Amino acid sequence: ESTADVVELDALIVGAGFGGVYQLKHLRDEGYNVRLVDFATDYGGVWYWNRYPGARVDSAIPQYEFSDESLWSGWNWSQRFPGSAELRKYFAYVAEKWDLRKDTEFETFITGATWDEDTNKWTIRSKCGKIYRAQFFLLNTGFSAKRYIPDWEGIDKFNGTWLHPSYWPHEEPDLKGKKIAVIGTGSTGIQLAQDLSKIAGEFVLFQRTPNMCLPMVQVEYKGGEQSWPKKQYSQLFTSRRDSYGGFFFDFLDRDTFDDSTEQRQDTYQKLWDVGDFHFWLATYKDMLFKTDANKEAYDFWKAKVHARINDPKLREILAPEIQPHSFGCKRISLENGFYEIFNKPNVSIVDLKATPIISVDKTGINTTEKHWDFDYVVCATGFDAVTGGLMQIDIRGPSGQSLHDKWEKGVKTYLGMATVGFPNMFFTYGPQAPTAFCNGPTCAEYQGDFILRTLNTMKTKNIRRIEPTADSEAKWVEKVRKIANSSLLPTTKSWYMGDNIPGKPRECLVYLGGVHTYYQILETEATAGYPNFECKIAS
Ligand code: NA7
Repeated sequence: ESTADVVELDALIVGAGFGGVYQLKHLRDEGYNVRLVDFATDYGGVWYWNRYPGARVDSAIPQYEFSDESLWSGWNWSQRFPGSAELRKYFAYVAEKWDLRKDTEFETFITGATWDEDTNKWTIRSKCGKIYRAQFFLLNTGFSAKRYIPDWEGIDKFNGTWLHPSYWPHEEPDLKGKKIAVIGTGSTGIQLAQDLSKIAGEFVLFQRTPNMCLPMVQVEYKGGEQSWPKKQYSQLFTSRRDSYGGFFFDFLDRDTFDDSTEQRQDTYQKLWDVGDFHFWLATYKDMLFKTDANKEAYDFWKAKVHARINDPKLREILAPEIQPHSFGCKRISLENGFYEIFNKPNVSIVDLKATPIISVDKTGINTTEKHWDFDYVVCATGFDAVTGGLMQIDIRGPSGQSLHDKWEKGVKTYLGMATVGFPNMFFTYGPQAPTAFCNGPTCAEYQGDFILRTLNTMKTKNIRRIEPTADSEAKWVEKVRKIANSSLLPTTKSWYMGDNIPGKPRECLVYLGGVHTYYQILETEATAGYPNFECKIAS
């Protein structure tokens, strides 16, 4: 490597989704020499990759956009829950408004980074051999950067087309009239099932665990109207930080059994009718914490779903009589006609709990019950969620230890944004932050603001190196664990708990204290001058 080949920066930002885009704009505005890199060929993060039929966001607009008035004043969505293509258009709009392209490098996959203690800088390498040297290494890899496909025997022998939805071909495959399988009933599988069942000759959904889907209540905006009048936007965006999930709504301030049966049914019905995540995150405040409260919600949900499915056997697979897991403790998907697809003659569902997949062969899938023939198999089996994107990069701090090795047996962070032994490195939307219980743009802004404030403080105080103290990290890990254990999340297998990847440690990957509390903690830390960090002043 010659010195000429090294790009010298104040900060390298990885990931061109909401987090990375926000940091590029705001760090550059403050005079930092920054560059944004991404493996994709354009902006969007998850929305760049997820182009499968039916891909759309599960957070209603304008909760799911930046709060910057210079953006929202000139932007109108066509739907309450926009599709992936419209989200990519939004990113193109943001890139133009914020003039991001000149400082962005695409097709750049970061493979490793090492810390140099003498210069207090990271040396960061890309797959194609580029080298960056930066004081700050800012990772915005998102929670679904590393795909997961189970290692079923024979996948490589399949003669049809095998797809992971986040690698959907840019040229749409001809699916009309074909025999199509979708494996998985996460948000991706549900959205795919709704769309593909309409065009397939034969459609089969392979389900291991039922998704407790809620009605999306999609709305089309024809005349430029939006979910809320724009004059309310500033105030609405402020309210995101006062809520549990980073939305404009919040849990009720009463428990499930504070209400009479009648009042409760009435409340549930109202939450149901609004759509969005209201029945999940605007409901009674004990729903995610108390078993009997949780069961009440499940029973209401089950009755609603049963009324939409004709065949009692299918009702039992999709919404079992006995509650299979705690409601809302696996990611809930928003649906739009999902349950009705099973009333159609060309649609089937396979219950993988009863008849698991044993192998794949030339023509399709073998379960313990029978062989299924397919032209297309869409493997919507998800991601090595939350930690996968970070741990696949070979990051080595001053001791030489890699991040992968540090976290292999359990994640350790402070504030879900920094980790001991990796100075001047921050990550957003990562483990032990409100990630997944906070929507992307909301977290991008609060965590991005904290990072910017930290860099500014360091500049003012002549600090060259910052990392959390071991004690503050240990306390944060304990705090995350304690809150998780007071909730029902650990009772349920989910990617929130690391359960979806064989061999991954079982631990709650999400800080469940709520965005409002998290925001306050970040504010307090910064205002108090970073008491939980160790700072080294330049000599
Ligand atoms: P998810 O939510 O991780 O869903 C993956 C699905 O694949 C889920 O239903 C899994 O069943 C299923 N799966 C995974 N492995 C297997 C095996 N071995 N056999 C059968 N079924 C399997 O990924 P998505 O892409 O849908 O969503 C990711 C996030 O994007 C989502 O949460 C939103 O935040 C947006 P399981 O439920 O584990 O029994």
